[in-house]
Amino acid sequence: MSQTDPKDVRNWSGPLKNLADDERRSLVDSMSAETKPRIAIGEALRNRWFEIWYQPKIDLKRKCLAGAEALARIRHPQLGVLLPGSFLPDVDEQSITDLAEHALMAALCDWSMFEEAGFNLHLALNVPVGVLLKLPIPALVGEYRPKSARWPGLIVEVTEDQIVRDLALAQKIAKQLQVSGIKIAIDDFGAGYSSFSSLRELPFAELKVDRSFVAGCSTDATNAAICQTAIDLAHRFGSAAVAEGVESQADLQALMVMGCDFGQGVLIAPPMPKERFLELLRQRMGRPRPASPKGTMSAGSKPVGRVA
Ligand code: G
Ligand code: MN
Repeated sequence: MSQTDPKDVRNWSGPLKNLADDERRSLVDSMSAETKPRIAIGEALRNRWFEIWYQPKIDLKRKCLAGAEALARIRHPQLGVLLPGSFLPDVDEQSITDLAEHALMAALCDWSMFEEAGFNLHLALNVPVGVLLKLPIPALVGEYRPKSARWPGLIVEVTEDQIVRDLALAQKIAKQLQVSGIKIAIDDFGAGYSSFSSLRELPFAELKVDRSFVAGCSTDATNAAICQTAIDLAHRFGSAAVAEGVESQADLQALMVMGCDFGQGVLIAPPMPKERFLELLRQRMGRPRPASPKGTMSAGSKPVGRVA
């Protein structure tokens, strides 16, 4: 596969030459706990420092953009772009609920912008279980969702460890959300020690394989076995498998061979500000339609394709 092959999902976002230095530094959290600044969520919301960034999620079988994960970032006037490690630790429940509401409204509003750019994207956001109990998500979605019949709904990502802590509760919430077109993804899968039988009861749309297992899955036999098991498990439940944190071409190739449905990670595209994501979508849409629109990465291939 050459670099110019439209089916090549590497570096989907292009070289991102225009990335500002602080954006480039904020792709992954490399700051140590000691040097990390701590910003209060309330202060950041009041000052409008929060931005919702998007990381593209690629359909590895159809080789097209399927969706994006919404990720919270702070753009601090002095400190630049900050990752969740600077505002999530030790956060109180009200603040995290306020932030989740902010992200939810952004994801509902931004979908229409992406749609106008030619991409009907299934957007996902991270929500802690506690927030799912506090925030009236079905009511908010009912009121603020895009009115278009093409809107595919939202994906709410809940970490596996939170799900297994109270499975009955997770089940109840998932059923309530389903009615409003919201699906559940089990995030960071593999890190939470769930069992086959515990997951059987939960109507989840996606299993997102934790990046610690994705890293090196092309060479590390243990990680390869865990990825393959997670992918098979997802499929057995009629759900999709998503590899997160894909950083190398060899790992991506191995995941495709394993039958993984979706991929996310810096190899494909890093998280990026909404404006930059939009710019990228428009750029891709401007490209001429290739001879065979099926199974290409062109803007002509209409994205989405839910597997679950
Ligand atoms: O657990 P969750 O999937 O919500 O984690 C999302 C975080 O993962 C984002 O904050 C993003 O910065 C980070 N991330 C995204 N892609 C990669 C990657 O390829 N490698 C690493 N190490 N982190 C990534
Ligand atoms: Mn996530």
